[in-house]
Amino acid sequence: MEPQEKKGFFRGLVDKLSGVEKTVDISEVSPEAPVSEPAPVPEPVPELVPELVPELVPEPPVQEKTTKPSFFERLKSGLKKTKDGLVGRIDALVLGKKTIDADTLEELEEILITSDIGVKTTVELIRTLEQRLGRNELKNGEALRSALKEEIMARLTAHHQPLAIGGQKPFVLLVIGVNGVGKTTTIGKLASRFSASGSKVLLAAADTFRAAAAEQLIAWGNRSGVEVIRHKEGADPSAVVFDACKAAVARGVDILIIDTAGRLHTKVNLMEEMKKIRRVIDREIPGAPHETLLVLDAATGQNAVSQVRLFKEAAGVTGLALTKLDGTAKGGIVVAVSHEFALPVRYIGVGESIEDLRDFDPQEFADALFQA
Ligand SMILES: Nc1nc2c(ncn2[C@@H]2O[C@H](COP(=O)(O)OP(=O)(O)OP(=O)(O)O)[C@@H](O)[C@H]2O)c(=O)[nH]1
Ligand SMILES: [Mg+2]
Repeated sequence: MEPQEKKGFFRGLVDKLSGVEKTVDISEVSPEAPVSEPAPVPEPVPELVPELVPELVPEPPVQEKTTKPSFFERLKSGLKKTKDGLVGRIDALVLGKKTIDADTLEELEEILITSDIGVKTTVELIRTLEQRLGRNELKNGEALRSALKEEIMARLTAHHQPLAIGGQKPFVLLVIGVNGVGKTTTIGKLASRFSASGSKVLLAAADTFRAAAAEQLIAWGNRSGVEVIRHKEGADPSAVVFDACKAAVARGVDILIIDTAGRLHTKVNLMEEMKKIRRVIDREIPGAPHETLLVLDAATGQNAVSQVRLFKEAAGVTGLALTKLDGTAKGGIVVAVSHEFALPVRYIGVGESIEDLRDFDPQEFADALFQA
């Protein structure tokens, strides 16, 4: 075994890779040091999962049947903090303004950058708005606000591509990301959704770092009658993946979803692990995985940008899921990661219940942010 790289070296490496002030530090990715504060876990409902560590899987909050909000309303309230932080400040700047000038755009630039839209995307947006101003299209605050919404939406739409499942059988979905971002929860929600719509789903617990990880996945699987392939704690993740691929083919499964660990200590370890897992999948199911979904915690803001950079290199990311948008004002990160890496955002998480994992829709997202 190679000795592990020193923390200082790796931090420096990640710093270099990311080029941002705050970076993801895989060396700190351990059960004791989650990347972000886990969301508060609602009271479990023991009778639904009696024997299965219910505290690991938060039950969806009980819905008031009579006042159930529409999907759009749920999205809007999930994005409230981002809306207040981003659009609220934009409104304070532009609304009621009779004329727009370079100073207004400079102030807008500051709002966008501090709302995690990212420097690159912000500079581009401001440049486009300057051109529009030059063409006399931004006559007042209202016009500037709607131009900005249009430009943000155009960037989200450019890379938008919903995940198309069904062409391959089994369709293999490999889920990756640093620890605590919401991988297992997202998989649980997806498994429920896919099986409810009639697909035969199988889950693979390739996060073998701790037994609780597999238990958590099994608890989710039990809720929707989905089976989980697991090995003992500490087993080789590739061996779990191998068995899961074999089982998926033998059982005629439609969708195999693989949960992985985010706790690898160095970038080299991460790359080696990912390469090995991918090699096993491809050998058993040629052409798979059909999707490598990187899960990001939106609350980490610019840190998410560093994570995309790292995992893109290590694992060949094909789509993104941004979770915990409900608990943060950093929702602008959706625009930054999608646009800077030309990657489609497949799903967003705006809460802990199953229906809070949404297919990403740029129009709906922009409307939820900009609508009063
Ligand atoms: N509020 C909120 N909480 C979420 C969302 N998605 C996940 N969570 C919570 O985030 C916490 C961590 O989620 P997990 O699914 O265990 O994360 P993970 O990436 O599998 O973590 P590891 O297995 O430790 O690598 C849990 O408390 C989840 O309930 C979301 O969209 N909104
Ligand atoms: Mg997990």
